[in-house]
Amino acid sequence: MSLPSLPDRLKAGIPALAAWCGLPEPAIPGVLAREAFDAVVVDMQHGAIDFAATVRAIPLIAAAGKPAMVRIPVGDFATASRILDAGASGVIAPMINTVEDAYRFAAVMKFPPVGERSWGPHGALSLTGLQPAEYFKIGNGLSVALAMIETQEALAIVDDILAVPGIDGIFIGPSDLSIGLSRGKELDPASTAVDAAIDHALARARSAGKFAGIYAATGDRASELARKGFHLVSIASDTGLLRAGAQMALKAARN
Ligand code: 3PY
Ligand code: MG
Repeated sequence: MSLPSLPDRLKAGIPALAAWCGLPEPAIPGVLAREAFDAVVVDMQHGAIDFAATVRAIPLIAAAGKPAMVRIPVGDFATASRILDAGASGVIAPMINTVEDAYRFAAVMKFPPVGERSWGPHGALSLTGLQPAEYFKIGNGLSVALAMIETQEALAIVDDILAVPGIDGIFIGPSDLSIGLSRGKELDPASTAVDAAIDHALARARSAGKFAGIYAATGDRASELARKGFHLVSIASDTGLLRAGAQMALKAARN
């Protein structure tokens, strides 16, 4: 099989660092996949990238030998299955705030008997080189379902979300968490309250034997979070990297 295994990479003991892309051009995740990232996330929740462009990005990321992950829009569980059909190695579902949300997400991510994923993995068969019967047998273990913990409600039931069969782990959204924990008073993804919540959710995921991922706005923050013991840390965004690069080049030129 030619597609790298995201579950194996997440179990490696060294945190996987992922690029984060939202611009509506599949070549951008394709380019970032060629840098030293361990995975690439395409963000369909807040990014401007649509389904067709996301599906085109997946083989470009895979061609660089990296697992492709996709964050779906809130509640758009049907898209999660289609993204797996296209050959993605992982799906991040935002705003999983109830156990029912977690069951609905797991259902579309896993074939029976774990879930209710419907058959049709055309892109995945092409990328993995597996025969249909083989893919059906091992497909549930080839990709990861990460439920986003980014509200006070989700934090309060993190153990119950982690216990849902088919949920492979959690992915923390520190910005929304900061808004929720401050009851709408502030956006501070590195506040003391958010850090305490992060430590708690990470410990619960580890004790459940499941994966924990988190979003970091900068490389420095990613380094801090990776040291805490996350399996996956995503860094910045394509727009952020473009702006930072432009600002750095202009600063150097104006000096
Ligand atoms: C958050 O921090 O809320 C996120 O969803 C990360 O993008
Ligand atoms: Mg969020």
